[in-house]
Amino acid sequence: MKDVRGIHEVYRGDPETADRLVWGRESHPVTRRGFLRGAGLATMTTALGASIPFAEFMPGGLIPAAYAQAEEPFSIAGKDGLLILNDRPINAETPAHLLDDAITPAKRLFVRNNGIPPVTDDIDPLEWVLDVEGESCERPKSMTLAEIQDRFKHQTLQLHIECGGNGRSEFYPPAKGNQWTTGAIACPEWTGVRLRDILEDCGIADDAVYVAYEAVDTHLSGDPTKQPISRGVPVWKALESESMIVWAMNGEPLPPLHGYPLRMLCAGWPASVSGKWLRRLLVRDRVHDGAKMAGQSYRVPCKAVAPGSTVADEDMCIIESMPVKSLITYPKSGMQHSLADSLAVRGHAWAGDRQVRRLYTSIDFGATWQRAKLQRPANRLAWQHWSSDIGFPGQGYYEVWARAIDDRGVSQPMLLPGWNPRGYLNNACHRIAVMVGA
Ligand SMILES: Nc1nc2c(c(=O)[nH]1)N[C@H]1C(S)=C(S)[C@@H](COP(=O)(O)O)O[C@H]1N2
Ligand SMILES: [Mo]
Repeated sequence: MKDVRGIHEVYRGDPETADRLVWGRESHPVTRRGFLRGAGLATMTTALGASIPFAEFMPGGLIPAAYAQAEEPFSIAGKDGLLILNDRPINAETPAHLLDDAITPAKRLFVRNNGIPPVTDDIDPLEWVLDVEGESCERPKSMTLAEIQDRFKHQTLQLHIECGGNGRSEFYPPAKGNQWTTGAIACPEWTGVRLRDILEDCGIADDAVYVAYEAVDTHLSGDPTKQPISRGVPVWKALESESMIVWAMNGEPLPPLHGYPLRMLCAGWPASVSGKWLRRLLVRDRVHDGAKMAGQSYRVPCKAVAPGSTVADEDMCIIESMPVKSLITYPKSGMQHSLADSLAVRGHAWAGDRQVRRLYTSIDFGATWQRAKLQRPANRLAWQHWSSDIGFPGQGYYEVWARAIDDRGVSQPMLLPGWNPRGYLNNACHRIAVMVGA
């Protein structure tokens, strides 16, 4: 199954001591000239643009002096303005004001990797093979992407994906993991086929419970017998019309970091159910037990707990639909504004499997709220755009808060939702600072 060359073959350092890695190929786009510790010789010579005649005497882990003092920040090829939270694996989020587009472009799509992405840019995508199997699959099959494109009806939908840990940085006591602020959310347009069509073609037995993915990224340890992540959804969610297998995003092939050439996409749930570099679908007769399904991963306490509590695994429940949430994407926090004019504020709102019914803004720390204009989604499970003209009563420091309410009447909390050990599901109101002057 690990038939795709992974980064670990380029990289020969010890993963325990190597805190930074420079990728030697164009398709491994994280670079920081200051860090080569743990990089293999091939990687180093590529980055230096020269061979190292005395390489055999070079102490392992030595950062070449040519780079040791460089101060350039990390950058990811194909991305614009993302903040890098971690480079091994790569995780990067998008500042709120850069999520202003109605349809998120690839350059503004957050990156969340649990392992090392495969090198897939030199493959023939049409020959990519998807296996469909599992205890509750009646007719296990292998199909190429060409066959999938040929045999099943295509659809294009705008669908939101949000990391389950988005907003984690606000929780106290803090939770380990990527300290996402607000930027692990996006809503691109995806093209592919319905997951349901593929599953029905392979036969779903009556005892089917879950549909899971397996992918070809590599575990951080480099151990080929371990998968970094393999999650899934209950059959009912997999059979929804919006659940898809996609090969294109915004009319282009999937970018390498986002699952090229094939990805599962089940919007409205933690994006960890949307497997990138999709190689296998499993129709399971039980709740899937792949990597990051059990224990405390992507789970929250079934019943609310006091902040800082230790919660036994059996009292943790798998996260399903994400909660109602919104973002202010214009203006950028900290902007100066003149008292004479009203301020046109705008953003997006979404609510997991549900629709957003109302959006309100407040300029008095939540004491009073003003209803915003809220658009319908482009399709089910797409985010909704909102806008509001806001006037200020005098000069000074203000915060604009946005609060969405879903179609069951559930509201975002103003400051923080219930604490949970891993810091998931923070759907607190987004707030920005505005300085109103003369
Ligand atoms: N194969 C694979 N699929 C994966 C992941 C991964 O590490 N490997 N990460 C998941 C998680 S936790 C998230 S939040 C989304 C992130 O998708 P993106 O990087 O395209 O934004 O991909 C999901 N699918
Ligand atoms: Mo995630």
